[in-house]
Amino acid sequence: MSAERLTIALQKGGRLGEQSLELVAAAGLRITKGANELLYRVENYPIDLLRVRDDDIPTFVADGVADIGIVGRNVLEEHPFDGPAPEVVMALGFGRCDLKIALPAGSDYAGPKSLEGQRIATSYPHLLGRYLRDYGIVAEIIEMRGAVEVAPRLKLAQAICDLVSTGATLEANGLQAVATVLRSEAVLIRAPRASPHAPLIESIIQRFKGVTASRGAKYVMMNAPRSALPQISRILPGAGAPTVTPLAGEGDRVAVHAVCQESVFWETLEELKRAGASAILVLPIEKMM
Ligand code: PRT
Ligand code: ZN
Repeated sequence: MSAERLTIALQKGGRLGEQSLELVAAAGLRITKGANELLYRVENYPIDLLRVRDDDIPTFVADGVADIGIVGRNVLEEHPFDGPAPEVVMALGFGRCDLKIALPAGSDYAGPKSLEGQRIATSYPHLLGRYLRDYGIVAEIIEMRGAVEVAPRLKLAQAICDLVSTGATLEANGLQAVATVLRSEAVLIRAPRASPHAPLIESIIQRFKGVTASRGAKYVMMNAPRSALPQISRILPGAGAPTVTPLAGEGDRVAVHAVCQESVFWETLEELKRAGASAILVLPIEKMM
């Protein structure tokens, strides 16, 4: 970790690389891609982006090679640490997947006990081992680096434990998920010790929070009778107290402005209309703090 510049570790390529860079850019950090693929510079702050394999990110952050990092919760929790582990600052809302146990479709399964004495192939021996111990199950863990989904067909194992997002890979291999070992998404982690860049780190965390919170959030405006306000507050998803302004020359009617934390669907608009709202506008939010 350089004394002058803060270092953020990100996955180079892979499933998280692009969205990690997008988050950094959305937080107002201007990235200059130099000739060095490993290190991108941020031109408007003393920050470097260290682009590495995701498996290295937990160690880099734990050891202080990077101050903060973005990595899947699955990778972080699978990782062993000799000293203090990095701290999870926040979930980032992308890279969502579940670590699941799956069996050939049509297998008998009556809860975790059915796994007793079975061979289970996985790239996550630590997380699977913890899960089995929690349920008091003794099973054999077959560690594989990749292509775990072919293990049952090759008779290497009876079950697998692997990441699932859409479920297409399981389906294509005639497998069916039966249990969830871990729910995962990309998380922001920080070094377990004090950093000289603490104020800059805090400001980046606040910006990441703003970007993450504003995703999917909408600004909703409408006109409505004052008497409909309680009903409108109930209909709007995740809106706090809306701002209410009287409309000049409109008697009882008011303008209502609210920030909705969730997506606003057509059904919601129809309900608002039935409650007496008119001129309803739904706008995207770019930034929030
Ligand atoms: O090269 P490097 O080591 O950096 O990358 P990698 O190959 O180890 O990881 P990469 O880029 O594949 O994944 C990075 C992170 O993305 C993972 O650690 C997870 O946190 C997250 N992620 C989200 C996923 C998936 N979704 C995912 N579906 N990682 C892997 N998969 C694989 C899964 O292993 C299975 O083979 O996709 C397949 C299943 O997908 P579905 O859609 O068919 O269910
Ligand atoms: Zn990896």
